[in-house]
Amino acid sequence: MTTAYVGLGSNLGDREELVRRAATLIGATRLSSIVETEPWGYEDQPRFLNAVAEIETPLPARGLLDRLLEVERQLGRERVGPRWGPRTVDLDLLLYGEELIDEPGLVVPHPRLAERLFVLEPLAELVPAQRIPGKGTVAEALAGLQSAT
Ligand code: GSY
Repeated sequence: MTTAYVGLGSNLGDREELVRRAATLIGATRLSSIVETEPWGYEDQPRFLNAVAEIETPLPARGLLDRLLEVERQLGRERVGPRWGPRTVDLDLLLYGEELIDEPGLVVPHPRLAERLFVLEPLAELVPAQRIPGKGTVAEALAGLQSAT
């Protein structure tokens, strides 16, 4: 089994219900607080609810990614509109154990993990001492981002 962390975001529909259903469908063992955040990337869209889930998975990283995409589809995600635009639910594979993966369509740790407060804050609530390969601990990445903004 591998411990993995998944970022959850929603800014369309019943956002809290979607985040909670997604967490259940991916088998979350722990869910951070669900926080409301300003949109990042494409600002002219509704505010998001964000959280981070911890999961224990028997799947390889690629299999887990496929499962996350399947749950997004099940909860009504349609990949239309601008790249950073509104979505019913977004599931990002943030960390898969302490593995570094760089393959087509699968980069872990998530390449924008250390740039996003809406990911680092809930992740730090669950596992502040967790190492992010190549970037120190989650708490250190969060402090670095907070001091830069
Ligand atoms: O990358 C996840 C989708 N997303 C989000 C998000 O989840 N939260 C916030 N605050 N902004 C975002 N922009 C995008 S795209």
